[in-house]
Amino acid sequence: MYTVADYLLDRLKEIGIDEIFGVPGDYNLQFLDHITAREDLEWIGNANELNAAYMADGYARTKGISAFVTTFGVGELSAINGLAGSFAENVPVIEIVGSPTTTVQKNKKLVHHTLGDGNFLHFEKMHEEITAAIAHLTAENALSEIDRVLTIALSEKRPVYINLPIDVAEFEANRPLKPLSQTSEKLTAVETAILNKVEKALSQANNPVVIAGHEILSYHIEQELDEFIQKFNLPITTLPLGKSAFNEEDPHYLGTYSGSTTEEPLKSRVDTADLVLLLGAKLTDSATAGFSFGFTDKQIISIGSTEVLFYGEKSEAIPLDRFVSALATLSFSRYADEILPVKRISDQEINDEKLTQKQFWKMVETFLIPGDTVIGEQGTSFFGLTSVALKKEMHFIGQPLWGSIGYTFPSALGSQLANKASRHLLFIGDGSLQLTVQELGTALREKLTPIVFVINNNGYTVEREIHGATEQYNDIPMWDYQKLPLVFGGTSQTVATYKVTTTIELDEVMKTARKDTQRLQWIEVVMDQEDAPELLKKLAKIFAKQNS
Ligand code: TPP
Repeated sequence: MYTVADYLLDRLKEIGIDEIFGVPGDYNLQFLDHITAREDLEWIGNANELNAAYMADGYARTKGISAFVTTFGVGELSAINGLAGSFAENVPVIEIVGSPTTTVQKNKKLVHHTLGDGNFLHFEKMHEEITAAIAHLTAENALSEIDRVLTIALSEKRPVYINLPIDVAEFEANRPLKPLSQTSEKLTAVETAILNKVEKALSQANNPVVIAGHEILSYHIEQELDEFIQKFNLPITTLPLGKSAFNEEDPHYLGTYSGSTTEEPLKSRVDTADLVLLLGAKLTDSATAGFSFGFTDKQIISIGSTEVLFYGEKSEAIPLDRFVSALATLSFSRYADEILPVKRISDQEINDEKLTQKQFWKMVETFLIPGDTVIGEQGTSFFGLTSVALKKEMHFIGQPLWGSIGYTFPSALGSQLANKASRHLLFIGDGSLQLTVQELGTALREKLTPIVFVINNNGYTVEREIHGATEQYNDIPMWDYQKLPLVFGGTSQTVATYKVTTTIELDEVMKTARKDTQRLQWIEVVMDQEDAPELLKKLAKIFAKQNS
């Protein structure tokens, strides 16, 4: 018999999902049978639901969309932080929550995983603020509701929530008759009007600059953006929240702009532009060193997925993907002035002295090769990577807006599953790793081969920089990071483990790790607890001030 569960899974397959994450529970077990019965879908069981949400987020950032399954109440609430991050940073993740049968819910039975009050809507309601759409499936609405929320996830690039009572999953259903609806190619009158205004502004500007943000990555419109930049020879930068939205080896790329902490001459070039065209970008505190960008509303046109602003005035929002695709059809003269080249690392000192943050990020820059995916955890890692110049065809993942530590470990694994051909390099602090390390078991079981750099600097260095440098609350228990892969089921067949304390050691290990493509590379990097990238030092002072 073809069921609602089968319909939902066919739709997930149709939109590009090949793996589904999650944790079983008695309210979703029968639904999981439909997944494991299929040849074309794989179940990836996680250690906990928060990690499942993070892993699904990473998968969606790379593949375009993802899904994970939790059980009612206990499971979904564990995942809620992850889903909120996906909402904040525009990542389309579908959460399917297996819930008690329709009869149990109707009769307000006092069953497990409820608050014991017969109300089955508490948790669904909690998700309203962090999802673009919620569906509560019934025998009558299941198929149309599935289609509705999946279409919203695809178009708005934000998470959606499906409450699937376990009996509804088993109801008989018809197969999908046609593919999920696609939006039309024709531009609306509002879109055309906005394009005309942008065209006029660009044709009048003498020294414009484009700032690309994270929504370019959410909509996977890097190529469309590239066409626009090449056609009009425009200078472009990205924010740290949006890094890799544009090829950093392209001659039009100026470097990563992060407000007052940006190096000269890039900082002045951006701040003094007579037109700053923001595309899918948000000027958040951590992306702009506490709002310290040197340009004002008078210079800004901002086109984002939820907001369009012309010199501080709001205009109707338009679909970002359609807008960016249409930019190459505009007509104005090509920019003719010189474009500042990106500074790249040329000097490197390899010695047997203690490794510093400064040396480490320099070595990381030269270690990168085209096609890598780099993931940077909130902490010294993200801020160290902000200043690292990427190579072409690289993808960068970070979570600087939501900033939930521990996010990157499962996210890197999800992204690696979504694109096995790209070598994944994860940079994560010891403190962050301690939140989500359980997923190391999943990485080893799935034979994933990322290169993981665990920054062992004895605690929360980023927090030490902001406040309480030597306070006990910024310390963490010292783990034996070398033994972790073994504890989580690794063998010499699946993982290689290293510890480095000097540049010589790091240089050797980097070379070995790059060549060893068949095993996970687990590299513990020991650095001083007071050592931090320059950018973070400056930013920490700004954050400390923001909190006083
Ligand atoms: N809890 C969550 C879930 N997210 C947070 N952002 C924080 C707490 C606050 N926080 C931000 S960074 C950080 C903490 C606790 C410390 C990160 O330390 P670590 O991963 O060791 O990075 P380091 O700066 O030492 O490289």
